[in-house]
Amino acid sequence: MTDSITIALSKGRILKETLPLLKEAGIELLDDIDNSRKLVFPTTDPSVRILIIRATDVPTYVQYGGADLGVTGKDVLMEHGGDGLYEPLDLNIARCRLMTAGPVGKPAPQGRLRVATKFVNLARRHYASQGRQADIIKLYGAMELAPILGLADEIVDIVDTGNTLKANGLEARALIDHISTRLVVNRASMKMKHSQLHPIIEKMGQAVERQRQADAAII
Ligand code: PRT
Ligand code: MG
Repeated sequence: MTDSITIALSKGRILKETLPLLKEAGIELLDDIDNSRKLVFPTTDPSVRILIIRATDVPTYVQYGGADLGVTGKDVLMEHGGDGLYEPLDLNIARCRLMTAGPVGKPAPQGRLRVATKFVNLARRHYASQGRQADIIKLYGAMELAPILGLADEIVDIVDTGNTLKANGLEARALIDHISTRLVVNRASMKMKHSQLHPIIEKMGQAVERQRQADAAII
């Protein structure tokens, strides 16, 4: 008997780069997702269905077994804590950096700092590791506004090109971590559905490796 497999994908910028990797594992969406309001999608493999949800909800769905596999950013996983999850594969997509940033030419004050971020756990840990006292202010988006409006001295956010910081009069300061997209697996599913999950993980891993070699050949 084949168990059904549920894969939780992050909507947004990760999705487009994830689909070709799944295709290499023989899993393709049947619907045109851009023109659908569905949240659960059938695939070319009758035993596999795909959920398309917010990146920040992916670890939670996989942790509680609502999905067997998930794809989301390392930033999201670190902030979540990763309980109940295996992380067998770095998909090497949506690469970026988690950084602190502040207003150009206005160094952080000595002593207590105010920091705006959606990564409250990561921010708390970072400033503690530096021996800095920080009051963390939780925001859900547009962190770049906070220093401009005097809400915070620094932000903790994702940086890719640095253009967003620059456009808002901010500069990157400390690198907290390099980030990329990861495949995560529910711990119980890894045992109970191993014969079905193993080939998917294996084929996605091979696809990542082929892409890595193709990228290296271009450089
Ligand atoms: O948007 P929503 O609140 O629904 O969720 P989300 O922001 O978590 O999702 P999404 O799709 O925006 O990002 C999903 C994942 O992509 C993140 O968790 C990261 O792992 C990864 N990623 C890679 C990025 C970026 N690059 C990125 N550049 N996530 C966000 N950004 C944003 C950043 O927050 C900042 O506003 O882009 C801006 C910085 O980009 P540059 O190029 O101007 O530096
Ligand atoms: Mg976003």
